Amino acid sequence: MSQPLSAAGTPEPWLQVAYAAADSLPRQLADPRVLAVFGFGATAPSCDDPRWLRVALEPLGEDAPRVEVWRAGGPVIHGRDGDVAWASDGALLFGALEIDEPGTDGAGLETASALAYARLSAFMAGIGSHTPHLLRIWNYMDAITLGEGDQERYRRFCIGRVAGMGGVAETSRLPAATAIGGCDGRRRLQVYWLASREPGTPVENPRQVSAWRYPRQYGPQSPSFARAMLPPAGAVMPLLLSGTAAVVGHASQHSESVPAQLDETLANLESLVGAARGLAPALPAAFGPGSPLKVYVRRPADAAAIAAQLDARLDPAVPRLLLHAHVCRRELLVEIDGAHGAATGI
Ligand code: 3EB
Repeated sequence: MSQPLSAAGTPEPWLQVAYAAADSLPRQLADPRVLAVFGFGATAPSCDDPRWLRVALEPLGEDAPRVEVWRAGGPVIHGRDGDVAWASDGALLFGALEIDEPGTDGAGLETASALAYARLSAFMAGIGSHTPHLLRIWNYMDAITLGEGDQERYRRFCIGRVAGMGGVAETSRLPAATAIGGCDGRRRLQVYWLASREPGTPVENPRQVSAWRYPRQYGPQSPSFARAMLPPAGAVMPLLLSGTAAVVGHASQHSESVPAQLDETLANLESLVGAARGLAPALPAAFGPGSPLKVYVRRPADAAAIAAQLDARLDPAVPRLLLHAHVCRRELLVEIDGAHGAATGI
């Protein structure tokens, strides 16, 4: 039985999220404060370090491959506990696991999701128990919108997620999240997360119905996530933004138009940051160099126009990475998640 990580001498939560050239990977992993590094697409290198994770989404419009780096405030220890890879500096914890689906349809994904979230919960009750508060979870699954009606794979994922967690969490404890579809045909669910010693504060978006209150038409189990997460009090960490698309109220907007969806998504993000600033006034109003964004693009042919629209709308200093991925409703063509500012908590 593994012991929970020790509390002794751990620093305040501190997290920097940045993109770096992929050839810096050995140097990143040699840094004792690096909590996690992510590569993207089929050509990302493989590496045995538990802090390294390859996400099977292809980058779009990249001249040279990049990695995403999470740097923590103190020296990081890392390891594997069965199928969970983990790293922690005592204040923050990164965890990751991958589960092959037993079959290709929604039932297989529901089973894999329940297993993944049961494993996540068990890990957090064991080795992860010193950092018990889930701040942010990413879920990557293949063919997310395949299947009709309530058999749609994303809807079955939502059922498995709640079942694996042992029921619906209190809404004040829901993490921020992304659930997005890969396109490589491999039926393997990938889940990774960031957890902390002290709880963060979930933030909802006044322009959007909270996802956990989505009406029945979107499936039998509403999606359990918060729109954003403010870091714990005293932490030097960004606001963590969930996957955000052109959903107003609970309805998808502008089904036919990529530029209109992107504008609506940016309006949603602005509104979300505004809501967060109501609780953490030190947070910058606009995205800047401390706001790395990931832009999920359904159709690769739209990538250049999306990049140009972002160039026109965002400070050039905003780091952004475009990835080929399917959003969890068929009509949604673009989604953005990311981090923003070095919020000092509330
Ligand atoms: C939406 O607004 C888009 O199920 O964890 C975004 C972020 C979405 C997270 C999830 C789903 C999830 O409903 C979809």
